[in-house]
Order: sequence, then C-alpha cells, then structure tokens
Amino acid sequence: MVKNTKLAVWLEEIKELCQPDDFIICDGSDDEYNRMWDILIKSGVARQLDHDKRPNSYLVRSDPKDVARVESRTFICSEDEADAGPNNNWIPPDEMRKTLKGLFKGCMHGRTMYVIPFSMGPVGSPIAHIGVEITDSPYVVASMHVMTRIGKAVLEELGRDGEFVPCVHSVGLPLDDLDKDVPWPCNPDNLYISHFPDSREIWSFGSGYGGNALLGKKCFALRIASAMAHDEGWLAEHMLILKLTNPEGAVHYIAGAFPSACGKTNLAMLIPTIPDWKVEMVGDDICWMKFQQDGRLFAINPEAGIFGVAPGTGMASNANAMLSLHRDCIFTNVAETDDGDIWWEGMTEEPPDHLIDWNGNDWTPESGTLAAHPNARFTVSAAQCPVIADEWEDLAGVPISAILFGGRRATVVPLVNEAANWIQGAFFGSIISSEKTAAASGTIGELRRDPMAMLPFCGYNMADYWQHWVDISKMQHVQLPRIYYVNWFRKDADGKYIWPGFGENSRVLKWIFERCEGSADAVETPIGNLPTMDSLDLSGINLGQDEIAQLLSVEIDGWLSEIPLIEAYYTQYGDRVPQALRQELNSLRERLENAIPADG
Ligand code: OXD
Ligand code: MN
Repeated sequence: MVKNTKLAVWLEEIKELCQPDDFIICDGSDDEYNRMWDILIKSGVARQLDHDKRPNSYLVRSDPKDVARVESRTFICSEDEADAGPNNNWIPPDEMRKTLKGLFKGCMHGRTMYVIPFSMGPVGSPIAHIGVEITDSPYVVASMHVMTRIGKAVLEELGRDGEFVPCVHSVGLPLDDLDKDVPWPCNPDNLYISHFPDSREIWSFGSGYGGNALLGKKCFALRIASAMAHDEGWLAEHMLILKLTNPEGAVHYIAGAFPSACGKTNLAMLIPTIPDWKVEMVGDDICWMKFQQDGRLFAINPEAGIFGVAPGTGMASNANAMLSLHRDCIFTNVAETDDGDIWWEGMTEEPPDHLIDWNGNDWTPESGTLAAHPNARFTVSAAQCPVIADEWEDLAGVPISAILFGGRRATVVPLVNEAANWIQGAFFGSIISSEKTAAASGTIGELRRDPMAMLPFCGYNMADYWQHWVDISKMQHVQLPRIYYVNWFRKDADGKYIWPGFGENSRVLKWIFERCEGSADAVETPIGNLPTMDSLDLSGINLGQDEIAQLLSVEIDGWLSEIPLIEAYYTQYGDRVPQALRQELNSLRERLENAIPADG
C-alpha cells in the first residue's frame, strides 16, 4: 500500500503511460534480490560465479552497444536554455516531454514495472533525500539494492506527504515488438537521459547501463541534486570522502573532486606508506554537504555501494578495492575464467591462458583484444570495503576540514597548492584540467577542463554553479573548509611520472592534515601556499632534490601561459562568470608578473 499521495497518483500515471504487464513495489529484501538474479540468469544475461570462489556473485554481459554513460544523449531541460549553459545539451522541456510521451507510451508491454523507493544517504539523515525509480530492468533493481538504500524503510520515511524525486527508466524495448526477449534489452538508437531541474524529475530511455539507468547516482545525486543544492544553500559534489587519522588518534575528514581516471577510488581507500597514519573511506564518488547549526560543513556519502571501474584495479593498485570483492558482487562486462571466476586487465600481472571475454567469446593472450571492456564495472556494497569508516552511515554526516581538487597535469601544476581562502579555492576548482596530449617539455599539452570534476554532472549553467560556490562563502556564521589543488601526475623531461602516487599520496594528505591542525609550514607564493621543503614528509622516499624541487616549483612562465587559456575558457560562459573568479584570475596574473625578476 502506498500512503504517499503524490507517489500514488504518479504511479497510476506512469502505469497508464507505460502499460506494463506486471507491477511490483520493491521491498529491498534479500528474497527480492535473489529473485532478480533468478530472472536474469533465466534470460541468459547473467551467470552465477563459482560459489566457493566468490559466493553470491554474478557476471553480467551487456549489449556491446550499451556499455557506458552517453554524454551526447544526456539532456538538461530547463525552461531557459541559458540556465542549462554551454556545459549541457539542452532541449526545451515541452519538446522533450512530447518526445518522451511518445517513447514511453506502451514501452513496458510484456514487461514488469518495478517501483524502487530509494534514499540517497542513510534513511532519516537531514542531509539525505529520497527518490523513487520506476524501471522495467531487473538488473537495475538488483544494482539499486547494492548502490542505494531501498524499500519499506524509505516508504515509511516518505510518509504521507514527503517529497521525492521521480525517476522513470525504461530499457525502451517493449516485448510485443519482438518474437522473443533478448538477454540485454536496450534501444541505443533512441537514447534519452533527460533531466528537468525546475520540476526535479529524471526520465531515462533506451539504456540499461550504469549511470544511464541507475538514476540515483549521476542523474539524481549530481545533476538534479546540484540544482537543489543551488536553490537550498548546500553542495552536491562529485567528491570522495575520506577519514584521515594521525598516529595520536586525531581525525580530519577530507573531500576530493577528481575527473574520471585520476585515481579517485584509489585515493578514497588508500593504504598510507607513512607509518601509523590511517586512511578510511566514507565515500568514493559523491558527496553531499550541508552546514550545521555550529557552522561546520557536514558531509554524507549519498550512495550505499561502489560502482567501480574494474580494469586497472589489482592488489598492487588498490588492494582494498580487491578485498571488497570477495563475495556478494555484481561484475558487468568483465572476462570469465575457466574456473567460474572473473578477470580483467590489470587484475594480475600475467593474464590467464584462456578466458571468455566480455563479448562471450574465447580469449587467449594472443587474441590481441581486451578481455574486459575498458568500462567494465564491479558493484559492491561500500560496507564490504575493509577500510570503511565506522561513521560512514552516521545520520549527521562527518565534518569536512579540507577539500581537494585534482587533475592530471604533466606540466605547470605543482604537487599540492593550498588556496589562501575559499574564493581562491573555488577559482582552483573552476580551472581543473587534464592534459589530453603528452606535452613536449616546456609546453602545455591540449587541456580538457573539468571544473570541480562536474563538467558532465552539473545540472545547470556551470558559471552559475561557480557563483553558488562564491555565494557559499558569504553565508552567515559558516566555517569553511580549506581548499587544495593537487596533482599526482607531473612528468619529467623524459615523460616519466615524477611522483610515485598511490600510497605515497598519504604524504600530501599528512601535510594537508597538519595545515588544518596549524602545525605545518607553508610558503606564500604567487600561485598559493606551497609546502616548505621541511614540512612535507618525504622520509624514506626515493626522490632526488631536483625532482622534489620540480614537484614544488612555481613556474612563473608556465602559469603566465595558462592565464589566456583560462580567460578563453571563461569566455564561453560570458557575463555569468562570477566577478570574484575574474578578480582571482586578474590578481594571479598581477602576482605572476610582479614575480618576474627585473632583468628577466
Ligand atoms: C564515474 C565517473 O563513473 O565519474 O564515477 O565517470
Ligand atoms: Mn564519478
């Protein structure tokens, strides 16, 4: 029985539109989870892995045309095009509604419509929000079981008049169009991942994969939530959350935004190389932050699971991720071993002699193809991570002391740079970039900007989002976290990484921790506050003085050549770029010009 009036009316509407054969309100039980796997195994899309090796775990192979988020088919349908901004694809809401009505009409013929009430964040947390996803995909139901909190408790929390974000999903392939169902139904030629930030709705058609279909994650927790956060004075960010404990037992919580493929999951569950320091994970991908009465900024991980990229994950690169995967996992588009287990590139140094690849074909190391799809994923409960912090589900969240922004830069950007204040930090966030091409020594490679790592995930105009960051600093009685720009990816003249990264990043985390405590030194430079040689703990690390100097250098010329690139980047956002950020850019230029030696 659905008690929530808005939900009851909406469910009838969607039933009428999609015309499913069956209708189930998900209760979140183990029985329900197992039932989904019975269905998926029977349909031929999933196999259970060897129970002794990996209990209660499944391998799924998607349609090869449906393997990743599709940004070109992701739309923000705000009333005004300018509110979506150049960072988003825009279609007028009326036009999109008309298209969607046509597509969704009868789209669940022959299928079951599942209703998933879900909470982003621990049920009842003041930072959490509720959504309801309607889907015709049992794979989505099973995945939502792991990735969010779902079922009866959420309906209770919703009560009679609680608010929720309606999320409608269909694989877009009604059964009456087919003689027989296919293992992974989808409709890649009619793909629409549509967001309505004004009415806070999500409609997704045609894909069953990841961020296109598990609507709680990127669609709700970032695109729609960023718009909610803008209106309500909080922050919905593409950030990990980690807990850092020093040898004396003092704790700081740190959030960090990194574009895809910058080692974010590795950092969230890093094993420190410095003795007696401890890193624990609160979240690996998304962070919602609200100010509390006492002015501190508290964060929750709105997700309950990890949807991690499998290739490249191994005991050497991320042991804690590997150790999370010992049971109760979903693996999508990885390879299958002859003994009923899984494998992907990077899991072990040597590949097995024979595999079934992600397409279901025989594979040997001589095949010359990838055994796992590069975007193959593992889905696992965050609770299974061996370094999950005890407080990861605290209703109040955890107080954030510092925020990191990072990109993948071979040149110019130092290992770590502390912003003098929140506005400079927001400026750092707005210019995060990664080099697309290997830069020749002394030049900057072609840059892909990914401000705050939110480029594909900000549900409104990026410049308005920057303004929101600026406005946060004007709120009354708030204690703002410190902000840092980090870069693990500097290369030397031979194109080799200078910084070893991985567990050694704990040295940078230690400096940040000690800055928060007020016990570590920094030098003020034209670009921000950098560690003094003595304040960064480099004991026992195999780096020469030259290399350290390069990692911490202030490259006046390099930064001066960045200024016009940043200006050009801002130009596409026109007048909406916050004055405060333009001022930061101007002051940076002035400080750099003043730092040029008189005879230089
Ligand atoms: C992700 C991403 O999948 O950021 O988390 O692309
Ligand atoms: Mn992500």
